[in-house]
Amino acid sequence: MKVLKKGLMYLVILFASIMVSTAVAKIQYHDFVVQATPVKRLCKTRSTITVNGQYPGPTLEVNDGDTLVISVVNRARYNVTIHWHGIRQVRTGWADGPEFITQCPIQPGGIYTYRFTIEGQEGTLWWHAHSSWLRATVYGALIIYPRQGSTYPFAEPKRETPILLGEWWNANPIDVVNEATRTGGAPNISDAYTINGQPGDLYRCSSSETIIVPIDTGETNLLRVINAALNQELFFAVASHELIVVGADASYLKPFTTSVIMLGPGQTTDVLITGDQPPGRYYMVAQPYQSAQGAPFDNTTTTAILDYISAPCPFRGTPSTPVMPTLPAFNDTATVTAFTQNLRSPDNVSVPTDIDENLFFTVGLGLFNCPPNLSSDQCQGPNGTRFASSMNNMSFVLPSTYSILQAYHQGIPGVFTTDFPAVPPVAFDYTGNVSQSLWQPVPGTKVYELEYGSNVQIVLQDTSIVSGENHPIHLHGYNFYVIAVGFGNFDPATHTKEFNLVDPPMRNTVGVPVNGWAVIRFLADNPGVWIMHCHLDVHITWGLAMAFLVKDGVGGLQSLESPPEDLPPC
Ligand SMILES: *[C@@H]1O[C@H](CO)[C@@H](O)[C@H](O)[C@H]1NC(C)=O
Ligand SMILES: *[C@@H]1O[C@H](CO)[C@@H](O)[C@H](O)[C@H]1NC(C)=O
Ligand SMILES: *[C@@H]1O[C@H](CO)[C@@H](O)[C@H](O)[C@H]1NC(C)=O
Ligand SMILES: *[C@@H]1O[C@H](CO)[C@@H](O)[C@H](O)[C@H]1NC(C)=O
Ligand SMILES: *[C@@H]1O[C@H](CO)[C@@H](O)[C@H](O)[C@H]1NC(C)=O
Ligand SMILES: *[C@@H]1O[C@H](CO)[C@@H](O)[C@H](O)[C@H]1NC(C)=O
Ligand SMILES: *[C@@H]1O[C@H](CO)[C@@H](O)[C@H](O)[C@H]1NC(C)=O
Ligand SMILES: *[C@@H]1O[C@H](CO)[C@@H](O)[C@H](O)[C@H]1NC(C)=O
Ligand SMILES: *[C@@H]1O[C@H](CO)[C@@H](O)[C@H](O)[C@H]1NC(C)=O
Ligand SMILES: [Cu+2]
Repeated sequence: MKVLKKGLMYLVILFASIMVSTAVAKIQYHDFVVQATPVKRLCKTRSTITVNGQYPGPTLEVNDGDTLVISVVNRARYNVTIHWHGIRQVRTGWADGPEFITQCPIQPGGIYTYRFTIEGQEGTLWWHAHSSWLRATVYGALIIYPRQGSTYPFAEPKRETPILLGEWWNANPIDVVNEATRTGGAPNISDAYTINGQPGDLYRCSSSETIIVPIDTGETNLLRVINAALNQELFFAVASHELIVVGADASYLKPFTTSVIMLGPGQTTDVLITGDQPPGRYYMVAQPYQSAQGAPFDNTTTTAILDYISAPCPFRGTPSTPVMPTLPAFNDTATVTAFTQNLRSPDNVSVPTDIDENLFFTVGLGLFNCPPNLSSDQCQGPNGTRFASSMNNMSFVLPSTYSILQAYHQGIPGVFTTDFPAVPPVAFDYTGNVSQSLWQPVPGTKVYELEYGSNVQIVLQDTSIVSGENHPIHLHGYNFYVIAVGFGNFDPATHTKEFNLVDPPMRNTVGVPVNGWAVIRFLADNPGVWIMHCHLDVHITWGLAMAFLVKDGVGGLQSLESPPEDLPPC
């Protein structure tokens, strides 16, 4: 009897816990229709590729633990794929999205359903096209709230506003990249930056559409800032208001106060802002951080307006000029460094220590000499060359007949090789005066294999080839700890001592400082093929990418799932 009672009690507990977990986790279904839509910006209407006719696209709001089922229908005239930036995709690499890495593109008229579950992540992420330069306009916020019943590690904000920083071309961005690929030169720079799709009132014909962000006196609100720009790192500030940074890339941070933040494309930053200023209107501004010397860039300013709801007349609803913040100079690397040094995990974390794979990857530009079968108008890079980009001197070329994941899973030979080098093929003074004989990388489709469960450290080293530059390096399928950043050449003898193994920030995209380096660590516990690339699309176009092939571990829970039946064929 006693035993029976105890058994019954366990049953009740078991049943109750099943009830709780099924009650909490939801399945969300969404339809994304990729289509051409007329969009008017800067006095001009052009056909723009959007999702569901929206620019930016729809915001996805989920709770940790939810499953997303998103059918993407391609009604545009381009191949497309969608990437869920920062979602770990544990065992569901087929839903990651980068074209020819984890899937063949969804061709015009095609459809593909992405299915994945959010497992242990909360904060601000985003989704975007991962095919050619379509992400210029095909992107949106992906907000992960805590599981039902749990809360933020800070007081509940009164309001939450996604702030998507973007980049707008008057021309079709696909024409811009295709022209650059044809000529070998640098692509045309953009015509405007945007906040939630609007350039703001410093640009022509944009004033009346300027985004208004409400705040009330005394309340504290959360801004979820996302850099969705294609090719530009951006500073962001709000006039007269301090920002309390509480998270980045959907990982919480030790809160700290700053007047300006910097985000590379791909990065997100969550900040709290308090209505503690005289009621009125204050500009929110994004402006470029440009670290490559001498390279042309779009030097314009996008604005939105922080508007006090309780502002008395004549402020409220009147065109009184908002207060303008002072932003750092476009090349103020010192401010960027100070900001990134402040990013810390809230608590002590367990950073992988027994390193199985100690990798050293150079990241940077290069130039291809003009091949004999090309004409001079196809070699409009510096001094009659074609621009290139590489990691460890390998300029990444996407396959075109199978995705790498498919080729690996089905054992199809000839699509990729597994000899991506662990260290640069030639050691040189990476940030010094590099001999031009080293400037030409080698095109290829190479992956680096990792055993399931290995502890990986990567030193990402910028080079001064052509020009040093801050590169936002994004790894798919993982978050990693950023345990150190610095300038010059990485030197293990001195820099290992500087590693932060206590409370480093966790990210999915790290800014490798201009003529400097960053060290990241992660545990390779997600089987699949994961691209790591510069998130400046101009650089990925030139080959600044590689991919990891993480093998299956033991048993089903450590193995890649089977491909979905509707996986698009090439
Ligand atoms: C790029 O800029 C050049 C010079 O302004 C212009 O002639 C060309 O048409 C532009 N290309 C595209 C694709 O807009
Ligand atoms: C960019 O524009 C600002 C004014 O907004 C100006 O002060 C600065 O000199 C410009 N920088 C470059 C490199 O053009
Ligand atoms: C930033 O650019 C200005 C020219 O616009 C130059 O005078 C200054 O030295 C540069 N600063 C840095 C830190 O490179
Ligand atoms: C975090 O780690 C540091 C350094 O090892 C240690 O001094 C500190 O006590 C730890 N803090 C907590 C809360 O464990
Ligand atoms: C030029 O030659 C290379 C081989 O050297 C070949 O791969 C490429 O397709 C050729 N390009 C054109 C435009 O003929
Ligand atoms: C182009 O050639 C000029 C003259 O030889 C040289 O000064 C310059 O550094 C070269 N530029 C590049 C990017 O190679
Ligand atoms: C860089 O090296 C080249 C030779 O490799 C030399 O001609 C040039 O003067 C050097 N430039 C600087 C700034 O040291
Ligand atoms: C890259 O490889 C090419 C071809 O082997 C070589 O000419 C060049 O010097 C290499 N550059 C570097 C930085 O390793
Ligand atoms: C579209 O994708 C197919 C393979 O799925 C490929 O053969 C074709 O070249 C792609 N088109 C473009 C313009 O990239
Ligand atoms: Cu880059």
